[in-house]
Amino acid sequence: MNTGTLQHETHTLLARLGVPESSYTQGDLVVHSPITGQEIARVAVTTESAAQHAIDAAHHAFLSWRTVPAPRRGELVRVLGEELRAEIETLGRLVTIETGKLLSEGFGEVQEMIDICVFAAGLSRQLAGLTIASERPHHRMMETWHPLGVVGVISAFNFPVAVWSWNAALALVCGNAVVWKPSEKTPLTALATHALFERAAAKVGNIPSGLAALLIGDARLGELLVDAPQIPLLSATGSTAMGRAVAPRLAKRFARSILELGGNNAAIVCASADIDLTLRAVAFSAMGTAGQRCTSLRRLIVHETIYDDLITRLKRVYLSVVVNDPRDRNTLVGPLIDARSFTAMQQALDQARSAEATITGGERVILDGAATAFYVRPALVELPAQADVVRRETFAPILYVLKFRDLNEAIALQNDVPQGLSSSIFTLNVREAERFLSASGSDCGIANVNIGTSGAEIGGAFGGEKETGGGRESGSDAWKQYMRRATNTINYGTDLPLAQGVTFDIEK
Ligand code: UN1
Repeated sequence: MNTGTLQHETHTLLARLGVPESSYTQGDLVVHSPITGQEIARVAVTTESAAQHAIDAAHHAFLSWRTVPAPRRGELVRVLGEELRAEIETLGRLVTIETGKLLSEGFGEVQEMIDICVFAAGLSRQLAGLTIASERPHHRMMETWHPLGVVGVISAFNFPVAVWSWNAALALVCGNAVVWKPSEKTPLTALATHALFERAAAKVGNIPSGLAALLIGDARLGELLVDAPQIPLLSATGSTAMGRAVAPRLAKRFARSILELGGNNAAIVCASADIDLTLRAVAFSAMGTAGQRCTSLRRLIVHETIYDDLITRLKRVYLSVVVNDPRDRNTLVGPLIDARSFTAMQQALDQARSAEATITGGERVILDGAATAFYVRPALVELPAQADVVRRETFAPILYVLKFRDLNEAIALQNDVPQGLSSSIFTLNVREAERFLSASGSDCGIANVNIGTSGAEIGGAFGGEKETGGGRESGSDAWKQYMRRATNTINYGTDLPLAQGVTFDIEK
């Protein structure tokens, strides 16, 4: 592996994206690339007073931005999308270096940003409310959607920039300002994204300063966002533990939240499934991004009649899949983000062993020149029955496999976890597919047929139920959470009839 140039390459990419050199060469936050484990940058941490100042400035920016017509706000997001399109290779490569994703996944992440910008630019002409029939003569009712305020965004390492864009693109067209605290593990892609935002803002002109702010640092800065009275909505992506800490604090001040927390996603493979297609879908969802997507497939529930065939073939894939530098075009599994993640994976595998699991893979892979990186062969874990370890999300490429006989049993197993993000069924039987999608089927926010659990498009609302937190981001009508709704009743008559037939006649 060519390690010597990684830091140099990172700095070249950052310079090209317009990030000032001092932002990635000076500071206390040391950034390592999971590809080699080596240091690639040093970034300055935002002080609490600077963060407070940024929140105040964002609020100030909001006060003027909210009066800009929405289609003109959309123009900023459209131009941001163009800047991203021009730099998809640069930013995508930086995503790979900072997170260890495959190059195609790094580019895919930026593509997701471009897609949401296109979506949001169109949406900026469609922030439409209903006109509602009034029960009173000569009255009209309608809904008006107004900008909300400063939107706080806390994002995780695994989608270091796409999650910001889902929130920011919608928030900005909705007339809001955005303050973003990315994961401490991925400040470089955040700095680069921010530089591209500034580039777009300069091109469009007349954008209030401080409209989009970036805070680099640890959870304390996140807590500032949680408690800031100027922030009426916080969108937070991360662990269920983080959500448990954040949600009550937001509720205490009646702030809105969009929570995108743990997933523990399952696929049910029925007897009629197209096995070739299933095999590819399972491989991508379970091993892609080294199992570090919140939508990664973690549980496979297979019909007993096809179990041996599918698992034999899957084992072959697990034993042969290329685990290597994610910049190499043949690689399908890159590194884990860090040592902690490796330890968590090994602990989960130990627990599975004590539940009588049969494990294929799971061992560390040491690559030349990357002794401090954490590569692993993905693990396929066959279990005789549901076990505690299966109910927990381990953010690593572990796929637990269980057998079923009857679809009701499979659906019950699939729903028998605290999380509720994504799910799939593989079947050619319309009854089974529709049952899975019905009210008594999957209890997740995402339920798919004949595709895997991961890799959702931006056009749909993204998020999940139960311990996943209930939030929805991205497409469909997720924008409504970023606005406040006013119900307006207008009387254009000369009388004052009261609703519900109430009479209240005063003497004139
Ligand atoms: C995440 O892992 O936090 O559906 C988001 C997917 C991606 C987004 C994942 N579009 O896998």
